[in-house]
Amino acid sequence: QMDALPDSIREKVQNHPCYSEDAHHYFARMHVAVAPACNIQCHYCNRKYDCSNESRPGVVSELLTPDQAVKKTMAVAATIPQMTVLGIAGPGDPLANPERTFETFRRLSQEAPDIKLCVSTNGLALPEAVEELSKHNIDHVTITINCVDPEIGAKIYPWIYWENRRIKGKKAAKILIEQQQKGLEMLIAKGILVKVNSVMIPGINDKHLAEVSRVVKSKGAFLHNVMPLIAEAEHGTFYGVMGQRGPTPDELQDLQDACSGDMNMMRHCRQCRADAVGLLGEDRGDEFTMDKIEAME
Ligand code: CLF
Ligand code: SF4
Repeated sequence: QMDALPDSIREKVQNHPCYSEDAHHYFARMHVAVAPACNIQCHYCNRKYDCSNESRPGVVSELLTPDQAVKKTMAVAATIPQMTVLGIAGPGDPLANPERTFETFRRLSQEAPDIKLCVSTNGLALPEAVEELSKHNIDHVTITINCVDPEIGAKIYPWIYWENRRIKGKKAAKILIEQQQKGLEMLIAKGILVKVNSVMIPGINDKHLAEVSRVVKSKGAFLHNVMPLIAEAEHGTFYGVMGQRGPTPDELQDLQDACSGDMNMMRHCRQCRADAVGLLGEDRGDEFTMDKIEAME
């Protein structure tokens, strides 16, 4: 499958543990949790915990300043030789915290030029960030797209914060969907590789995600990652409290199979924390807390 890719794309995929299933056995990634704020509300999120767009809900990550994030990246890269990718994926939305996110990327692109930079976003603030993302040499962007229909979106997103106002319901979902699709098109036009994450929510968007897959594939997204909703009442999310269930493993696999006719599906996602460190599926974050890093110096 990899052999069929053009050289320019193969080069971006082969060392990235999320974009290549083979790579994830050999190459590690780390996240730095520099982005606390968010500009939307998802019904599967409790803001006290990590963004479940990209991270496992219900875990609390250690929030870092950009300066601490650079220190941590250097310490991890010196310890784990397979470290190839640095991602910003929370605990809120990276692009809702542009100063902190871009300061981190700017410093890392100068101080650790061999590390690939990666970012995950809900997409609301993406169009105005594309230019700056491309300046920092970011080849990999993940957009969480749960729907392309505002009717469905209104059941997933109670509100967005947009142009200094809180907007609710279908109107909010419509704006979010338009921004996501516009951001996707702009990234593709720049030659940036885009992965789309979708959270599968039974009874809400499960029947709709094959359509999402078709739409994003037709625009040039490289990979689609359908992740199961994790809703536990004790996480205090709206869905958790309302008793919304997540999909069974069979339901998830059936949907991934149904989408795979149209597009490359990611099947090795581990829904990592916003401060995960190591190979996918291992989490060495506890070895690299800021107090331990400062003690190493
Ligand atoms: Fe991180 Fe995401 Fe970049 Fe990977 S994770 S920002 S693309 S470097 Fe990967 Fe983790 Fe799944 Fe994300 S396994 S949750 S897909
Ligand atoms: Fe939570 Fe992420 Fe949704 Fe923001 S985008 S509400 S942090 S899941």
